Amino acid sequence: MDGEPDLYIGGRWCHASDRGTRDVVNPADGSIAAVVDEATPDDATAAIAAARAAFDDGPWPDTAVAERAAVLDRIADLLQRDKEELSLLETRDTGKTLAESRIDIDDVTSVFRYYARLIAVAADRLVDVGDPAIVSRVVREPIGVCVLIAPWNYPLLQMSWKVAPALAAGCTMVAKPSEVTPLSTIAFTHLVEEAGVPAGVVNLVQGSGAVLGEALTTSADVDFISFTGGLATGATISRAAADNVTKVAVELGGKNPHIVFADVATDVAGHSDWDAAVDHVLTGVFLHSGQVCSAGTRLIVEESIADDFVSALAARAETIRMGDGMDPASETGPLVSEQHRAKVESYVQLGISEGAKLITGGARPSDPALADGSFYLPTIFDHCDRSMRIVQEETFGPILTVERFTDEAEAIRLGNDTEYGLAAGVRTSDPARGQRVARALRHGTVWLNDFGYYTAAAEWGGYGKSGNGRELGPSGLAEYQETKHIWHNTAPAPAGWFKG
Ligand code: TXE
Repeated sequence: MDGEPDLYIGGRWCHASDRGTRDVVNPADGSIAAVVDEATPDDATAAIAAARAAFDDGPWPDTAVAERAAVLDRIADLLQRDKEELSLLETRDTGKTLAESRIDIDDVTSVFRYYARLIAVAADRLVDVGDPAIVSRVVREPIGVCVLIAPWNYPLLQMSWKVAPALAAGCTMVAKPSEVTPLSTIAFTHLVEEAGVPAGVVNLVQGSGAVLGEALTTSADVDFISFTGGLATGATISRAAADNVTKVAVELGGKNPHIVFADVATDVAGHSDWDAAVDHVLTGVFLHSGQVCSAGTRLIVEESIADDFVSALAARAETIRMGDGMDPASETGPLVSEQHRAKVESYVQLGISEGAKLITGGARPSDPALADGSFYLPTIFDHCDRSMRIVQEETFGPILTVERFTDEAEAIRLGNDTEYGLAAGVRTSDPARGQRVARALRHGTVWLNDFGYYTAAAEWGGYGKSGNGRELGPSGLAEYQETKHIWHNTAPAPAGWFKG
């Protein structure tokens, strides 16, 4: 960063081989936040070679699990030691509020702690084949060299969901953060080095996915690619990896329904769930200006309360305080870039032309203090339907669409009417209905009377075009492991099959 070398290959910090750099922009005011090295395809190839050598010849895959777990715990300690610095980098890079960045770094820490514990207990399995002479044992081994490609909305968080289980499993890796937001991952890689991870186990290249993509995804030296990002890029990577039959896991965002039943308005002994429902729908879509793969961007609300519910939401949306994420008064920051704001604006125009009714937002904020940043107002479209692209496509911005339903079956049908399937929310004061609807929804996470939460110990991932594979939880470790069956005959004798 700013003259220091930012690529980490084979345990050595280096500049790009062609000395290329990239300006990293602070989206809150358009200023240059940092200048970083921009890797070439040759650098990416060198990083894969370093990871390959570290896997084939290095100590890491065979390092005792207790020792690997200790390294993960040391990384967690260092993350907490440098929490403030990492949070500041994340805010400067993404525009999100500092409060949110601090939560992110705590979450990153918890992922390392979780996998340090899990790897210590992830045991081999003995299988009883009915013959005491046969010892049949199923073991888990590291899958090998992993390429880890992360997006810009939760830069270090998304990267940690990959690096922590990969390290725990004994893999080696090449990490590529988004070129839009590389700063926290560069700082994190310094911590990895400080924690004593051997040379070549974690390698870092940053740069354009379009330029580095081929080198990273078509190499026969790579055993697994884990990618989080857009649908089109996920499909490209899956195709690129197919020639080598390289395993790929992808998380590709969502168009997530938030279903609200009218019973949230029912007053039971002076209490109703109304305020919490309004609040969770609002937070679910407008947190981080909607740049969240699991954002609840489709409100599906029961007809009888729809008008009142949308009015209450719009009133709250208009009070959201936008500003520089460094300002403690800001409740939400800008979009990540001018380019991304242009995409969001084109979706708003599309919604209007498709006949959706603009209730609030639909513009840049008028506050002159925000003029240099890529801010966009929280936007609500009512009277939407499934034929509209604004209902079906991921806008990745602060845009809520509203659809209405009249019975439970219709709510489920609407909730499942998306090519994605990452997450969904259900709000009802009837627990039996809540469970029924949660089970009927084809989404990887369903929040019942809550929205947006996750834990390192529970799986995360999507149905449909939201992707394949799972991160977090035991499945998130299994992605980085091969499974081997060892059949040991302790009393060998001729099989007796062929008699001659
Ligand atoms: O993502 P890309 P973009 C969605 C969201 C957003 C859209 C496009 O809807 O508007 O995707 O965003 C790397 N080979 N999500 O264009 O391109 C790239 O450098 C290898 C949802 O910014 O998918 C970056 O590191 N890598 C999402 C990463 O892929 C390539 C979060 C993601 O960038 C590559 C972000 C290639 N050919 C966007 N091309 C989520 N699931 O949360 C790009 N990359």
